[in-house]
Amino acid sequence: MSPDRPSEKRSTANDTIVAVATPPGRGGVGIVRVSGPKALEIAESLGRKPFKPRLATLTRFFDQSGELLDEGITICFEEGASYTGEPVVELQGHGGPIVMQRLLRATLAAGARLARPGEFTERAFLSGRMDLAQAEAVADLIASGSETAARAAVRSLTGEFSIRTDAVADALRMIRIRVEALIDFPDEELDLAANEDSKEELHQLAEDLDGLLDVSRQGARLSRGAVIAIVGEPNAGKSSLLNVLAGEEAAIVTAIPGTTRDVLRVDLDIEGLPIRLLDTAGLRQTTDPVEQEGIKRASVSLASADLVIHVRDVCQPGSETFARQWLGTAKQVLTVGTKIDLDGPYVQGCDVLVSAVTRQGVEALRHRIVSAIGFDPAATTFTARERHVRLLEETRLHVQTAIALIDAKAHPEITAEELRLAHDCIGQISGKVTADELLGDIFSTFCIGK
Ligand SMILES: Nc1nc2c(ncn2[C@@H]2O[C@H](COP(=O)(O)OP(=O)(O)OP(=O)(O)O)[C@@H](O)[C@H]2O)c(=O)[nH]1
Ligand SMILES: [Mg+2]
Repeated sequence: MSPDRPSEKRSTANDTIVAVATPPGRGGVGIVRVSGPKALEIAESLGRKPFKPRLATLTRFFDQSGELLDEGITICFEEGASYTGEPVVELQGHGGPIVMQRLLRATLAAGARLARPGEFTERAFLSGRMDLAQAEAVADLIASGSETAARAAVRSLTGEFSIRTDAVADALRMIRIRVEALIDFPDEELDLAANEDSKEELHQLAEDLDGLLDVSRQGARLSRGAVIAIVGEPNAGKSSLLNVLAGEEAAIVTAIPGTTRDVLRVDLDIEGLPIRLLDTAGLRQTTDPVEQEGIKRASVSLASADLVIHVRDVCQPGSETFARQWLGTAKQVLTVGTKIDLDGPYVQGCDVLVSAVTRQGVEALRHRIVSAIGFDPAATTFTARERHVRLLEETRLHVQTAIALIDAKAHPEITAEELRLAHDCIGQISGKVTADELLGDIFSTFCIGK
C-alpha cells in the first residue's frame, strides 16, 4: 500500500556545498560550514593536517597558494552524525566579512560549491535526519518574531507536531487496510461490522483533526504575525496611540492636524503575537499634494492590514460618514475612542476607550487586539504554516466524505480511494508524500547557510 514510510535515507548528494553560516557583519567568531562527501578532504587541504571527528582542533587555515588566511577552530562531523547527515566540517574563524569571504573562496578552490538557500536543511530532510514539518520549523525558529513564536517553533522542531500528524496517518493506514480487505474478500456480515468499526474510528479521526487544525491555525498566525493599521481623522490621536503601544516616541505628535504623512512602521510583540503596527496620515479631503500622497498611502495600508484600528477623538463628534467613506476596504475594524482623560461630550459606539496620556484602557486594548486577530496567548501551539492548515483541512474533508460514503453503502473501492486521498494529504505535512517542486518552494525561502 502506498504512500509508504520514508526510507531511512532517500538520496545521497554527490557534491559538496559550502556557505558562511553566521550572519554578515563583524563578530568574535564566524563559521564557514561545508557539507558533502569531500568535506573532510577540503578541511584537511585548508588546515594542512588530518582531523579527528568531533574534536575541536586549533587550525591555521591556508589557501591554495599557501597564504595564511586565519587561525581558528575546525570541527568535523562524520556521516550519519551531523546536521545534514553527510560529512560536515565547521571552520570557525574570526568573524569579519573579509576573513569569511577568503575562507569561503579557499573551500571553493578546494572543490566545494556555493550552497543554495536552505540547502543544508534540505539535505537533512533528504537524508532522513528530519521530516518536512521539522525542517520548516528550523526556518520558523530563525525567523521567529516573539518568544512565543520561538517556543512554538522549538516544539515543532523536536517533532511534537509531526508525532501528532503521524498518529493520524497511522490511524488512516489501519482503516485503509480494513476497507481494502473488503474489496478483495467481500462477506455481507463481516462487511457490516467492519464498516461500523471504520466509521467510529473515522469520527474519532475527524475530532483529532479538528484539534490539530485549531493549534495549526494558531501556529500559522503566530509565524505570520499580524499587520495592524491605525487610521482616523487628522488629530484624532493616532500617533500618540502608536507611541503608547510601542513604548517609545516613534512618531511625531503635534496639535496640528495633518502631522503624519508617511506610513510609520513599528514591530512589537503583543501578548506573544508578533505585530507590525502602522501609523498613517489622518484621512480627510485635502488639496495639499503632500497630504494627498500620505492619504493615498494610508488607504493602501488600511486595505492590506489584518486589522484596522479606527481612532476617534471622543471629544470631537466627527463626521458620522467617516466609516462609510474610508473604511469600506478594511478586513476588520476595531473602533478605539481616545482622549478619555479630557472632559467633553463622549462619542458613543467605541469598542474600547483609552487615553494616551494616562494610559487608561491600553491593557484592555491589547487584549482586544489579540482576540480580534483570533490568537489565544494561553494555548500551547506549534509553528505551522498555511500549507499545514490547508492539508489538514483537505484531510478532514476526505475523512468526512469517507464517512458519508460508508453511510451511503458505497462500494468499498470508492471509500478506499477517498481514504487514500486523506492519507496522501496528511503525509504531505511531514513530507512522506512530496513532490520535488514543493521541496524547491519550501527550501528556497531559507537563508543561505541553513
Ligand atoms: N489629552 C489627550 N491628548 C491627546 C491624547 N492623544 C493625543 N492627544 C493630543 O492630540 C493631538 C494630536 O495627537 P496625534 O497623536 O498627533 O494625532 P494624529 O491622529 O496622529 O494626528 P495626525 O497625524 O495629524 O493625523 C496632540 O496634541 C496630542 O497631544 C490623549 O489621549 N489625551
Ligand atoms: Mg499622526
